[in-house]
Amino acid sequence: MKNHSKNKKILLILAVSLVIAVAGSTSANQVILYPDGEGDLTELTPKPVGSVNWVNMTTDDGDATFIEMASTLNWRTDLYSLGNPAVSGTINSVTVYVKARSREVGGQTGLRTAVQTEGTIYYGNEETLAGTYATYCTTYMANPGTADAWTWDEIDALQAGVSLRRSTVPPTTPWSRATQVWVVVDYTPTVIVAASVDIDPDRLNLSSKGEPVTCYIQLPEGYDVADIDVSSILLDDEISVALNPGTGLLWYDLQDSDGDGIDDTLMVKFDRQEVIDYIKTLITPPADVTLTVMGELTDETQFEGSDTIGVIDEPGGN
Ligand SMILES: [Ca+2]
Ligand SMILES: [Ca+2]
Ligand SMILES: [Ca+2]
Ligand SMILES: [Ca+2]
Repeated sequence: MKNHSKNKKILLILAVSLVIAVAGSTSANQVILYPDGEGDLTELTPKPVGSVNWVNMTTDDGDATFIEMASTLNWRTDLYSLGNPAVSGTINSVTVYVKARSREVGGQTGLRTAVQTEGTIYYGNEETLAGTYATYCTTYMANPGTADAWTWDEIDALQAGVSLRRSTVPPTTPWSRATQVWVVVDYTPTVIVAASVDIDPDRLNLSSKGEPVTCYIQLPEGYDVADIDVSSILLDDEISVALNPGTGLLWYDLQDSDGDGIDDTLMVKFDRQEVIDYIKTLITPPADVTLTVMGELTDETQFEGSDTIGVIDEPGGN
């Protein structure tokens, strides 16, 4: 049941992110990462006997599956690998959460959060555990190893976990235990401007030779096609703008499609054979294919737009 409600939460977050993308706002989003394997340290005791540390720590199930330290006053640490988020944007912070408790309150601190990045482990503050499950967390605005903003490669390689020691002293048998670890990455998603893209010809014959494939790109109000970095443009993440055989330079032109004296369209050419060879890897004609043109403005704002063309293969045809 608890996992179910968590999934719902993630869906809600995704829904919010879609709205944000449409609105072109730069509000922050969050992605939650759970343990997906053993990390570089496994020093704590999994319970029940025979269970697996990292698996126990994926679930918020109290004393059903957990890890424990009962035998020493010294810190012992578990680290876990985490899922890799499939999102992009600027990372604002990384927070590691641990849900934990002790048998008895008092005595001494019993928990520290742990993260490992770039081969170094960083511990959170020492916490005195409550006698019932509570959540403890540490937030890193920057990567503690580099002091710079986190990168997604660092997030992919991140390990998180917990350091425990028994938190009280005899006459009882003291222990500290943790039942779940997770990491929340707070980020501002990359805004992708929705471009209008018209690919010409509308029907491409794979057996034909001749004119390059032309693409007309327009941007919404507030963006100027003259700001497009033509060298950044890619057709379906694969094909760059062709070179003009006359000049040896990127083959493009700024055009005024409605005659108001202001350029509103960027025309670029792609090599016909390159496009044909690529489309052959996608579909078997006759069929329609949707191609996406993407690129950046000089200020690194990204844009993207798609057009669908018909594809035939008729030897001798145009
Ligand atoms: Ca990972
Ligand atoms: Ca658990
Ligand atoms: Ca078209
Ligand atoms: Ca115009």
